[in-house]
Amino acid sequence: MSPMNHCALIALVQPLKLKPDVLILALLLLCALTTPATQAQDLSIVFRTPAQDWESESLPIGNGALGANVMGAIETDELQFAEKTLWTGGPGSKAGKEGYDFGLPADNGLYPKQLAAVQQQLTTAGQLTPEFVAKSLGRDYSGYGSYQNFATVKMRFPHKTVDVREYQRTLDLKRAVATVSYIEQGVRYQRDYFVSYPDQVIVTRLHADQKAKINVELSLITAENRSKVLSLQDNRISLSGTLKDNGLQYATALQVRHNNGSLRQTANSLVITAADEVWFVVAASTNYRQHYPDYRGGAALPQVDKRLSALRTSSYQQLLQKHLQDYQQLFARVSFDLQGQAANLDTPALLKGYGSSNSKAQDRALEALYFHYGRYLLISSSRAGSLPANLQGVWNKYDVAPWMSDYHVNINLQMNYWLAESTNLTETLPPLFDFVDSLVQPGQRTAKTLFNADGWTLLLNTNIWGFTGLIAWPTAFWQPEAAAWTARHYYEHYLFNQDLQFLKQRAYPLMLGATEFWLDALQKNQQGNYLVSPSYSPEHGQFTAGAAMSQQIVFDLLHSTSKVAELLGDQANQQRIEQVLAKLDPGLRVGSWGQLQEWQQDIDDKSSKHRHASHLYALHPGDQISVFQTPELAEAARVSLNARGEGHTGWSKAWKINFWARLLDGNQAHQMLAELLKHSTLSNLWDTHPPFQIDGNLGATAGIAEMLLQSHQQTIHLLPALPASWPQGQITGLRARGAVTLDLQWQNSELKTAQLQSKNNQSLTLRIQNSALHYQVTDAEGKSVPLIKQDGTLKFDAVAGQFYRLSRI
Ligand code: FUC
Repeated sequence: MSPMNHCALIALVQPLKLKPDVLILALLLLCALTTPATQAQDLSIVFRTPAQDWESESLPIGNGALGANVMGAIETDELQFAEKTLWTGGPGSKAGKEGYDFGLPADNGLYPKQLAAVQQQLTTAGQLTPEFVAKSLGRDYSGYGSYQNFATVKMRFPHKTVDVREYQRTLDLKRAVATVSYIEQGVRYQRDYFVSYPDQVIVTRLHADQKAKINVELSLITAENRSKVLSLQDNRISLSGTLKDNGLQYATALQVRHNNGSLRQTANSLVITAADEVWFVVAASTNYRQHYPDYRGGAALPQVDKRLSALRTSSYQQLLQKHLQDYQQLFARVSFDLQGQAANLDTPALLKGYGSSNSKAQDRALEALYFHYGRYLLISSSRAGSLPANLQGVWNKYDVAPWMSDYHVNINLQMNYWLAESTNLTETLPPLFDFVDSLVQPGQRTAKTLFNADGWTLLLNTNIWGFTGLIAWPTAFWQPEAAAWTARHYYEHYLFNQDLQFLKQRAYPLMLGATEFWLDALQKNQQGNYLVSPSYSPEHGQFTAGAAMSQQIVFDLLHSTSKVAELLGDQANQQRIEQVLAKLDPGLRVGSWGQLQEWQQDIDDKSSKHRHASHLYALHPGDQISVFQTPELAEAARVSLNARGEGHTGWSKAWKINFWARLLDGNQAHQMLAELLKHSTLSNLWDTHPPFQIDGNLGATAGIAEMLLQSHQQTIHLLPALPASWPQGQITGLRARGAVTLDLQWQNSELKTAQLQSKNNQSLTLRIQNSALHYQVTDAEGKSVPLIKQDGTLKFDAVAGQFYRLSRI
């Protein structure tokens, strides 16, 4: 339950002096009565037609490991699905002449020499073209592979499309269940689809409002790039084999149950006739293991069999209840309401009408739905025990996906996880941490082979096979700051959750390893300052030494690692890091037209609309720039951001929401959200680059949270960037650094009340919109809490676990 509910309810029943068990009952009852108010809006994506197009119209369902897409055709429904570990490439790949080599040349000392030569050339020339550098340092790679389509469940129904009425296809975000329903010849049919995390299966139920009406033929099909063994027995279809490219085993099986009617087996399908209800589960697995350097584990087929056997005695309702319980304890933690009304419009219509002048309530409904969709998509594509959300989350129908649906680490993977802490989904982070941890070993080889450095690093992109090496694409391949950037997520996890054990055991070693790399790899210039060289501002301009984003990211890493070293009492390392930090250029310069310089030299092109604005890293996700602490730099960031404009890819707009929020400009942040919805959003609300890329969805949800609550630089800022178009609303269950959970309600564009709870005893500093002066804090019993008000902030001592209420005086 969020602090608002707790706080209000405790205050309400406290005077009754009830016994503890009666008190709990009373709380539960009141909670049940009050909950609907926080989730008033229906949170469904609605289509009135079957999907014609996978990318723009299918409804995605998933459990982190498995992702399926609901098309809902009336006669032949195809439920295509993917599983995160089915990839071509990697060890054993037959692609290319060389096979798979992690993207690395031989460790014969040659590469560091080539690198030294480029560093020398840069010192002399000041700039080098990406093509020139790529010729010296880039490398064609082989066996990189791609995320794969797994298989498709084909359901053939003997329906006549001409007779169909009231067709509806929905995805209920509150339940993570997709439904297709329609009336054919007077019978209402319904199909329900979900992917269970607790049971690790895709579940589909087919039913009707009359008995003996379900007739369906079920089959499983898969792609051509693999061997196939199909077997049918005991109401089960099993399909298994190996990928031709790398020999990776895959296995999937569909187990069907039916009430009444009959079932017969053909050579490749199960045919059910005149049943009252049919439901089936699908499991899928590979023999992938996240283990360098072999990446192979136990056989695939037994894993699938085990999963299905475990469900032999479960009913559909049991599976559904388990799924709902698991999903809702994550999803229902946050509610967000802008008092919108979808007015019975389906989602494509809502999206199409977005921004037209007479549809304010509809626009608000769409924005809130879009926010929730980001949380839904992250829960569905990132759960413990599997790989992190890739460029398409978990959904994929291709054998060669756009950008291989891999992990790009010059923004995309990081953006996927910005919302995880702030929107109270910390449980979605283990896949990211497990994955990044698994990159350390190959990343150490990369550090040694390419840079002759200790520690670990990676460059632009990685796959599920520990690729930490090079590609040859001139304008993107050089991104050695990637490891440092991923390390930030470990530190943030500590800041948000105050989990010292995690800090000690996982975050610090990881951060220290990334730091070690830079302690070796940084170059000293003639003035004795440390620079990254060569350095490349993502996908923009020339190669130089010390581009702003390189310096900012490395500075950020060293700075936070030093703080952690201090906290954990590792003085030796702290001193080593501080010595370098003292001479490390932080990458923060204001240039001739007032901009934040993207490079050391003042050469920024005012007219560049490039999608990357990585030189604003220090504004977001970093925090070296802030409106309050460094107003001149914040102003320069504003100038740069204005120059970059409002266009470009979905993820670029999503990042700009976050940037504008950090600049406390709610209207500009909202404008970027509007641009994203108008020009970079498909009918199923998937973000499009184009093509579909999940980062924009997830980054925009993070941005909306950032508009309503910020907590960097030791201050919790309530409604920092509230746009004029959101005069009323409420959000509950947001998280702030310091392990604080908050609910906010606002009216007439002003914070009305807020409730918060802190995990630990601590002194909290709050800023409320522009000033905290007009607010008071009371505890759960309604007693006023002593406050210190200064510089527009309000400070008080919060007791662990207690609820506090802020209200206007
Ligand atoms: C980065 C971006 C591209 C794209 C790719 C997957 O390299 O610059 O726009 O999103 O990742």
